[in-house]
Amino acid sequence: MLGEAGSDNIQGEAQKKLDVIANEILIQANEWGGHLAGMASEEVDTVQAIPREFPKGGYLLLFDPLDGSSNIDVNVSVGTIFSVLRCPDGCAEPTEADFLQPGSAQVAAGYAVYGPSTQLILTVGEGVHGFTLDREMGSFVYTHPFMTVPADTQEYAINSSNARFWEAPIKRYVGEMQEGKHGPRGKDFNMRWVASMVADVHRILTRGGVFMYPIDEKCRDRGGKLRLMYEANPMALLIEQAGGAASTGRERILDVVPTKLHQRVPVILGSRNEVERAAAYHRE
Ligand code: AHM
Ligand code: MG
Repeated sequence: MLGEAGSDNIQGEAQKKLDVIANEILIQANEWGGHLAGMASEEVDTVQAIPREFPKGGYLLLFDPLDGSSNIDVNVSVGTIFSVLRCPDGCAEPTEADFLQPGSAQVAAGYAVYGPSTQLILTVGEGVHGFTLDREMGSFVYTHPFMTVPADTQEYAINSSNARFWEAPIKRYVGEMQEGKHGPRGKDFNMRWVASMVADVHRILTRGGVFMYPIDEKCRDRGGKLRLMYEANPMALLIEQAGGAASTGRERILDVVPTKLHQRVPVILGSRNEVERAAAYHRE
């Protein structure tokens, strides 16, 4: 199941990369339940309709079926991110326009992280709650009630190979952290970068930190690297519900009014005081 798609297996079926398989599993698991009016996925260009034979409901589901794809072949943690919106009134056949709601309109958001254990982290707007898969029982056990992100941290996450492409405020913010105890911050910082947003955000929900994928010269034309509707928005809701903050550097992520389903956005999220500091540097 690893490696590139494009080859055939022994039954003559096309072999698919794990992220294509994850996409198919999510669609099949959610299309028949009667809760959804439509779906949208990172792996599908347009809106995914509910097949005619199934009942329809009032919600829209958006997901990144397998986030952190570059980690699949090297067997490092990946995850599934999802966001739930209400379908506007009378939307029997939802179009892309029906999905273009700001993150503040989400009614639920969460992710599953496939690490040493499989955990499901969920918010329905009343805090953040974590469930751990018990493989013997075949069900998720409620193990992490009301997860919180501390306001301060000494740990940050950014792909610093992009440092030369960053804008001045991020260069300053990260540079000051790297100067450690003898710099303006007066303390040493630790750094982590899994390159799976799910795993990096999960660490922040567990022990705090600040995660950044800012806009840089390489991704400026696309508006950023991470996708607003099924990466940034669900993570921003989780982080805010846990007491943290989530910003593009220039505005609250949950306030961004989307214009495209696969829109990208700069992301700075995690411990509140750090996100506020990075945003303040952008304002200066
Ligand atoms: P993907 O949805 O194609 O997996 O891309 C998103 C991922 C995030 O999980 C992660 O934070 C980022 O891309 C890593 O990017 P980079 O390889 O540039 O460090
Ligand atoms: Mg992704």
